[in-house]
Amino acid sequence: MIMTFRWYGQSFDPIPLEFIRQIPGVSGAVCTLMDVPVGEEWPLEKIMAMKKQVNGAGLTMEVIESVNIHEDIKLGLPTRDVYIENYIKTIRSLHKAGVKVICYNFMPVFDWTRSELAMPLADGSNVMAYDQKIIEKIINPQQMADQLQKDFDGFAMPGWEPERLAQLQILFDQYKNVTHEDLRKNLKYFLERVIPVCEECDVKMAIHPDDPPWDLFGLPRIVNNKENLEKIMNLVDSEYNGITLCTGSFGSDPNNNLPDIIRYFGGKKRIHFAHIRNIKIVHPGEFYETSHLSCDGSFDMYEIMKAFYDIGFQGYVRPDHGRMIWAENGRPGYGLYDRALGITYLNGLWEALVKNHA
Ligand SMILES: [Mn+2]
Repeated sequence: MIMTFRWYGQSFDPIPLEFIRQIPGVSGAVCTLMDVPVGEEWPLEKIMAMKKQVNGAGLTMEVIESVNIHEDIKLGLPTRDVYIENYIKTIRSLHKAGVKVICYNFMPVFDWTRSELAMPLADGSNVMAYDQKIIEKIINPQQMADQLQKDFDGFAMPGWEPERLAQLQILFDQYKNVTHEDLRKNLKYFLERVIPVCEECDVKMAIHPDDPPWDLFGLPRIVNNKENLEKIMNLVDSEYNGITLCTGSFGSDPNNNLPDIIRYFGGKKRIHFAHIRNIKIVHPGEFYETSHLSCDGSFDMYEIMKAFYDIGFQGYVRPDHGRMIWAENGRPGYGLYDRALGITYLNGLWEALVKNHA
């Protein structure tokens, strides 16, 4: 298990790399280029400059999250070939920088969705929350997008790029007749072109589950349970066509058995990256994010870590969304303090597992 921490880049992340370096057990930063528009090739100079910065702080840069997929690829439009070409060039450049894993998602229009970004908990902390009842009342997704943009408080959010949000209605119209099967076919088309390059470069693709893992606003979602994940793994049968196992995203559907999913796909060597966090499921369709501890949420974090241990997991791990605590002002879900506490907890569980089996 290689412990990492997400970093949005100097101009976009209030947390300096030097602070990340001080979290016990962290060896790498999970990076992105926030200022390259989705679909464009990532310039090698920018990748190398970022790598130099990260390495200069004593951290590795072996995981990228995310290289986002242009909507035309998901829609299967003729213009997708240009964007796939750009994606391939980006993979080659990331390989030159020593990157081993690329996390991406295949959610139409919206990336992760929450109904609230700062819900107060009894302990005085704030967390992100999701309530299907609130989401279902949204008749105009543009309104939700505008409100969320405001709530982000000046922080640019990946997957919520303003240039895309400005044309939501057009996007919704384009998706009108796209079925789950169409979306899967479009993912296959993409993977068939990209995975051979990944094999050549030894860079693994790791698809992130849909968050939350069910259809939203009438848009299809296909990365949401064991059965659909299996279908994706079979689209291109290669170890390089892999998974980012995000416990919070898969786990918000209580039908998803996390240790089972980890054992099943981990046993097939398809899990290359893990986001490990906890959430509290109030009812199916309503949840909020918590500290990483088992006692605070709905997941048995020991059983999750044990599943990773049992499959001999040697891939990259990072904590995921935490609470906003100790008066920190940062990106919703991405504060320093609670994620650092999460890491320490995950490392403790891991050490106990290792020693118990020694
Ligand atoms: Mn995640």
